[in-house]
Amino acid sequence: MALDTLETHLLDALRALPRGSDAAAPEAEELWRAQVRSRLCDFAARELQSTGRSFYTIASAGHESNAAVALALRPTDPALLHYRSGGFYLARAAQAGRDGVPDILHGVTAATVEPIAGGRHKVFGNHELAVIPQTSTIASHLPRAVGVAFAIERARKLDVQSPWPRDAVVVCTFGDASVNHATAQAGLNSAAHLAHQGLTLPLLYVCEDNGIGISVRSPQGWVESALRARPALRYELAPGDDPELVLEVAQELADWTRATRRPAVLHLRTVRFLSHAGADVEAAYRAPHEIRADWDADPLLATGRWLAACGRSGEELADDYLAERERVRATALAAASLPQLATAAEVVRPLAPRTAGAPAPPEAGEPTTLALAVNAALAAELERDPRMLLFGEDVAAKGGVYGVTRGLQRRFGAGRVFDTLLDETSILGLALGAAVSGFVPVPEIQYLAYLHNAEDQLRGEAATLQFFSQGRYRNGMVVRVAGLGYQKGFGGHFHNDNAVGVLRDVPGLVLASPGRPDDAAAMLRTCLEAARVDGAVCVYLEPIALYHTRDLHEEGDGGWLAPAAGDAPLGVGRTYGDGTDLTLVSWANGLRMSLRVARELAARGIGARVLDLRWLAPLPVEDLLREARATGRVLVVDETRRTGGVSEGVVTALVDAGYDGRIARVASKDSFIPLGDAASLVLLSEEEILEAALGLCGQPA
Ligand SMILES: Cc1ncc(C[n+]2csc(CCOP(=O)(O)OP(=O)(O)O)c2C)c(N)n1
Ligand SMILES: [Mg+2]
Repeated sequence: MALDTLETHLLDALRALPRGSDAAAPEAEELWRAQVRSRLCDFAARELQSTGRSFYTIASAGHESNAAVALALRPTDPALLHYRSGGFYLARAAQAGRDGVPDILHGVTAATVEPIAGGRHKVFGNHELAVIPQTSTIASHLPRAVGVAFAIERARKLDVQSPWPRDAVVVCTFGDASVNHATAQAGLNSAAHLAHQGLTLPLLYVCEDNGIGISVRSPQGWVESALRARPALRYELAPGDDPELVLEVAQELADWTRATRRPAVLHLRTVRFLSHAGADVEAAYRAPHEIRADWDADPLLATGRWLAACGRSGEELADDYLAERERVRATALAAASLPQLATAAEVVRPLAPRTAGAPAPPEAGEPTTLALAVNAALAAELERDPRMLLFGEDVAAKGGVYGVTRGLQRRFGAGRVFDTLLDETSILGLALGAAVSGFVPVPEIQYLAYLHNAEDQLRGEAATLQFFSQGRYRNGMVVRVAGLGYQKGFGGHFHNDNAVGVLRDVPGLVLASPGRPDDAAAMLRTCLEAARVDGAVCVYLEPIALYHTRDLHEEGDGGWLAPAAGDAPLGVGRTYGDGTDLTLVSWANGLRMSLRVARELAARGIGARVLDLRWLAPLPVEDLLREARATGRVLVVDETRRTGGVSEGVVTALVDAGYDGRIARVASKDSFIPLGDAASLVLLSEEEILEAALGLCGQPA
């Protein structure tokens, strides 16, 4: 493969370097090795891509000064890396005695032997190097980085075993355009917010500023202003073409962060070579002279200059580059013929292991409400598992908007039960970080409507981690979310959100939604066990309207109270009654309405049974089929919206499984939920259920 013009420029410049007589600098040698190899991986990926043998060409070229950041840290410090942090990765690998070149090349060729994603994505990640793989969603890893740093400190305080050394520093790299992303702002803000309160947070953010995001330039001075202005976040700037200075500044910041346990941000100026990615034609938006001008700021040339000053000849450095080039190319060619994932089963294997059983039920106590059942189950689990943390908006002193977490902070202390800042992205980021750091986090999202602005932390981060790391990193958690409709006291859309479609299509995600107090406790325990044993990411959706409900049919009948008893295995429903005329399939508020309608039907001589799905993902398909076939008539009672709601999945599951009886569904309207009595106009009602049930059974309403 012919040399690229960037390479010829570098080689010519290296050969022309004057030889000095400074003392040998071993760090310069280490830096050079990592930087050269990173650059050559970029060229090798492009060469392979031109013949269809590589699938990823976002280069680290021009950013290789980030290798100095690795050298300033320890290979046991958790790292969350930008897609241009190849120099960092190789420097860290070398620190640990590993050649990281094959890792990178196996990544770009999607080879199954790649050490972290195993052919599922090109990421920088390695469990042995404490590099937690990141997705390509800009800035999505910044909140998790805060969580990891927080968890290092909290583990020490609570004496919880952590995978990270007690004096570890978290490093998190990202691009300049990424700084503007809401998720980056969440990370930067929550880091500063914690530090401002005097909480320790050993976190080193590194902004790799090449001045551009794909084709859009960052405004002159903006990144510096935006980062420098952060309260409680120490800021330092370093030019990427001065390796001695980068090392010095990075070392100073890393040591300071390690010693003071305070967060800092290193603003690392870089250049971007080889365009944004392989398919990007840079000439369309950058003038040729501009592109060439950056060549003089080549971090490889800068390190070469340092080495030459220490007595290496430029000729020797150029030859070294060419020798490395052959070696990396040979590794690349070998990587291109390695097997890729061959079956869908192989692809999904790490997605969602399901080995955890349902934990043993506690001794039955007094019948309680759903809110009290959740409260008691949380208390019992906090008691049993010192790794469990509970946090969110207003969960501590107030005990939650509905009192569900009342008394838990008093009982278990502010170290384990605490209020967070008002930002759902940061709350989930804290959980993401704590979960990879030895904790079992139980974050609360105050209302379902407010999960949506932070959803990527669940979808893009939490749910993908096992997939992209073959289970080597896991972030088991149980996200408690208060939601669904029918809430009368404090109504309106934002307190009555029934949009769950967005959770049901996240691969591997568990979506639990209890209706009754006994199930609530049992399902919570099952979720926690799945989080602990299988690293499951669980959303536990609590129906607000049922929190304090006591009765089922008549006032004072206490039919909705139940003691904590029994178990609730993952993906298993619960059947009420044994009627043979009709099966009502529902959950949560719909369960209660269905049970009431079933009684009304019984009075009219129709025998109905009611299946409580309990789990909206994975759906209890076996139970569904059994109960459907038992009557041959299914009415799906769906309190979520008609479009994108749960009943679409239920009906499809029945059809897919070959159920050939009758099916009908009733659901809420495709509308947001209005305030006051008007809410009942769009929410599914018992009258509609009854009417549909009678219709299905051929009886007049
Ligand atoms: C949330 C999100 N939006 C858009 C993109 C598409 N995208 C990929 S890279 C990129 C530019 C990032 O620029 P910067 O943060 O400066 O990093 P650089 O590539 O320059 O290193 C964009 C917009 C993305 N990956 N994620
Ligand atoms: Mg950039």
